[in-house]
Amino acid sequence: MKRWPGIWLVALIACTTPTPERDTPTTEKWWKEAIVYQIYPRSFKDSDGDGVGDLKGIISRLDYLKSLGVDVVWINPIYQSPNFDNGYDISDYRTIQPEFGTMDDFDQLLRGLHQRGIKLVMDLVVNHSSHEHAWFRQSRASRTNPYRKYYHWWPAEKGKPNPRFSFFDVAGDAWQYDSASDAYYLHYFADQQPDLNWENPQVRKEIHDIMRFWADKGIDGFRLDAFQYAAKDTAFPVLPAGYEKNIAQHYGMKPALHVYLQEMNNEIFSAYDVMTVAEGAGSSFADAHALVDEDRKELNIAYHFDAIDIGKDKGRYDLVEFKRVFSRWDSAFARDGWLAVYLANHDNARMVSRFGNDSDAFRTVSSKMLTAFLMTMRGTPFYYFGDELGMTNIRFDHIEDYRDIETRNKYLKAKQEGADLDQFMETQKRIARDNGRTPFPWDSTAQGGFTTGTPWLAVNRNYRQINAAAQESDPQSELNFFRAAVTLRKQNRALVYGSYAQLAPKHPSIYAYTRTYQNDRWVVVLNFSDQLVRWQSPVDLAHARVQLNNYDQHEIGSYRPYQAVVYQLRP
Ligand code: TEU
Repeated sequence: MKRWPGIWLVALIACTTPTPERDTPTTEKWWKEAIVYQIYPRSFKDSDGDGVGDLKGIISRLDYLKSLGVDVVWINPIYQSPNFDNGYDISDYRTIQPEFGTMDDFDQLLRGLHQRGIKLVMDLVVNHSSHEHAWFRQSRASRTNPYRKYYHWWPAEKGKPNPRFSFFDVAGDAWQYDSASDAYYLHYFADQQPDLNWENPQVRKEIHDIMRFWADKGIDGFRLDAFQYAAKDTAFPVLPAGYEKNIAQHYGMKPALHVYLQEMNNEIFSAYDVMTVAEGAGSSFADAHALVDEDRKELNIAYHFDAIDIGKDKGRYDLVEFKRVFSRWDSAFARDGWLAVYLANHDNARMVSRFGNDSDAFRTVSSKMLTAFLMTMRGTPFYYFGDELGMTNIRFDHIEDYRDIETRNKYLKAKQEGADLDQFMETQKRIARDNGRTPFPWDSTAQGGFTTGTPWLAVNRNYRQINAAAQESDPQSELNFFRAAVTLRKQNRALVYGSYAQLAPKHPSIYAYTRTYQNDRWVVVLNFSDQLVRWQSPVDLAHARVQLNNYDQHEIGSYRPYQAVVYQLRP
C-alpha cells in the first residue's frame, strides 16, 4: 500500500463568529501546497456511448489532467447506487456502479493517476446509505432484526416523533413511516437515503472496514459526505421554531462527532496515512478549530460554506461582504488549522455565472480573474472541473430538463404550496446544482465530444464556443491561463504560506491583498466589476514585476473590467 507523507483531512465548515488570531507561520505540509481538482464522474467523459461519464472515460483523459498541473483528484461517488441522488445513495460500498465501469477499470484509473503523480480522493457517503442497501433491507424487516439498530427508528405506538427537516423530502419531513415494522425511520436527505446510526459501534466498525478495503486498494483518501450530521441526539427532542433556517447549528457538530472522528483517525487515518475530505459543520470559528487544529487529530482543513452561500438567495452578491468573509476566515486560521478555498462544486452553480460575469463580453476575463483569486489566496484551492474552461450555468427553462432530486422535489413542494413556479424556475437558473453538473465539453463535435450517445444531462448549448480543444491551442484561453496560474502558485511558496492582508476592504469593486513570505512580497489586484476602475495601491508597485495578468496590457492604478494583476515586489 503506497504511503503518502502525512494525513490530510478536510472539513466543510459553516461558521460565523470571528476569533482574533495572530498571523504566525503555520507548519508546512504537502496537502497545504496541493491543488485539488474535483471531477463529477457522470459528466467528465463517456467511453461507451451510454450517455453517462465513466472510469474508462477519465482514463482516456489522464494526460489532460496531468497537463493541468493539479496534485489531487477528488471524484464524486462511484459505488453501486440506485442513483436517486446521483450516487449519494450507496447500496454497495465495495462495488463500482456498473454504469461507471468495473473494479478493474478503477484499478487502472488509480494506477494511471499515480503514474502521473496525482493522488485520488474518493467520496464516501456514510451519514446515510441507500434504502436499497442490504443493511436497510434487513433493518426494516423486523424490530428484532440484528441490523435494526443500524438506522434511526421510532416505533409508531409512541406517536409521530418530533419534527425533523429533510433537505430533499417533498414535504420537508425527515421521518418516513414504514409499515413493515410499524415505525418511522430518519432521513435528513431523501427517503431513499436513510440515516445510519453512528451511535451503534457495529455501524462504525462496518464503515472502518469499508475504509480499510479502499485504503488497501491504494486510494489516497475519502470525502466523508454530509458527515457533519452523523452524530445525532437520538432522543430527538423538540427543536426551536425556525431551527431549519440554521441546520448547521441544530443538526451538525454534536459532541459525539469528535468521538467518531478521533476513533476514525486512530483506526484508519493514522494506520494508513490516507487523506480524508469530510463534510463537517460548525456555527463558529471555535467549532471549526475544534475539528481542524493539528492537536485535535481529527481534520486538518476547514472548507466552509460561508463564501459559497454569499448572495445565493439574491440575484447578486456584495463584494465588500465577499472580501469580509474570506478575510475573516483567513485571519481565524492564520495561526492554526488550514483553509480550503473554492468558488464551486457539484452542489453549486458555475463560478463564472455565480461570482463572475458569463456574458460574451466578460466571461473569459472574469473566469480568469476568479482563477487568479483561487490560486493566490492562503489555503488549498479546490477547483471544480470545467471551470478551467469558463463553463457557464445552463439555465434550463423546463423542470423536465433537470435531473437533480433536490430541484425536482423542491419544484413539487413549491407546486403543492401554490408558490410562483415561474419565479422558482428563474431562481433555479441561478442556483440549481445541475448548472454545475452539465457534461464537460471536449470539442465542438456532437454533444461536445462528451458522448456518442444521448447525455444523461443536456450538454450546454454553448459547447461550440466553450470547449477544451478550442482553448488548447489558444495561448490566451481560460484553460492556458489556469495552467499559468497553477504553475505560478506551485513555484512560489508565498502564494501558499504567505501572510494575507487586505488593501482596500471597503472598495466596492477592487479586491486587493498582499501575500508576504519571508522577504518575498506579492500584491494581487482584482477588479470584480465590468467597469474600468482607477485605484492606487497603498503599496508602491512602480518596481514590481507583473507575474500574472488576464489582459495583454497593464497600467498601474488603472484596472480594466475584471482585470486580475498579480505583482511580485522586487526584493
Ligand atoms: O451535501 C450535504 C450538504 O451539506 C447539503 O446541504 C448540500 O449542500 C445539499 O446539496 C443541499 O443543497 C452532500 C453532497 O455534497 C450532496 O451532493 C448530496 O446530495 C448530499 O450530501 C446528500 O448525500
